[in-house]
Amino acid sequence: MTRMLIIGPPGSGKGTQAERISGRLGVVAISTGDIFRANVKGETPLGIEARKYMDNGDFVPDSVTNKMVRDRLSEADVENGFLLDGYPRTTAQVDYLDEILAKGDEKLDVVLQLTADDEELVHRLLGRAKETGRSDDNEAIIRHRLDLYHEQTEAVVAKYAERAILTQVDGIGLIDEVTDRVMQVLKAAQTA
Ligand code: B4P
Repeated sequence: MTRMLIIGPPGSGKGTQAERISGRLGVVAISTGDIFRANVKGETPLGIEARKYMDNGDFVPDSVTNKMVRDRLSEADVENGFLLDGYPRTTAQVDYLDEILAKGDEKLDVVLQLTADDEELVHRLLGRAKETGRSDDNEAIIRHRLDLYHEQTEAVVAKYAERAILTQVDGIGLIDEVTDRVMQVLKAAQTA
């Protein structure tokens, strides 16, 4: 049973690594960004609401995001654990996740933080923009998303560091190299 989070600035490889970790550990990966994008594509009421914020690189309001995560975590496929990618991003989301887990008498096993410097991240995301044309991958919006990470999500990282469940991994290098580092720290965390 593994309940874990993957946190990192935009472009640090959260989604990329989450997919690989999920396959190796056999736990479901849940990306709030992917759920929002699927809703935007399907033009659902949630997607219409989320789009207003995502296109500008802003966070979707906690009230919307928290409810969506609560519903997702009530589904049967999370019984064997989960890997949450991109949530929590604010300290209010940390508190909300704590409440959800406490109700089920559950707790997080590990929080993985991917690190990379801002210029590398801008470079990667501009590369992705050429390939996928994601509406929030232009330089001004990328820099705004990075600012939000520093202003709001670093406080989330600090909370988990205080609880001694945070483990940091250098996100610079080939994708396979980063995966190897992640798997090593997870193995070390399991045997600790
Ligand atoms: P996300 O989908 O989480 O977008 P992201 O931060 O850009 O990360 P992503 O996972 O896509 O990118 P990755 O680092 O894997 O969020 C999008 C938006 O949704 C947010 O801005 C917000 O509006 C909203 N949202 C989501 N969650 C929310 C929440 N909890 N609260 C409020 N709002 C929320 O990869 C990026 C690129 O780097 C890829 O092209 C990849 O190929 C490349 N890459 C990865 N690893 C690499 C490596 N080692 N070397 C070179 N390139 C690499």
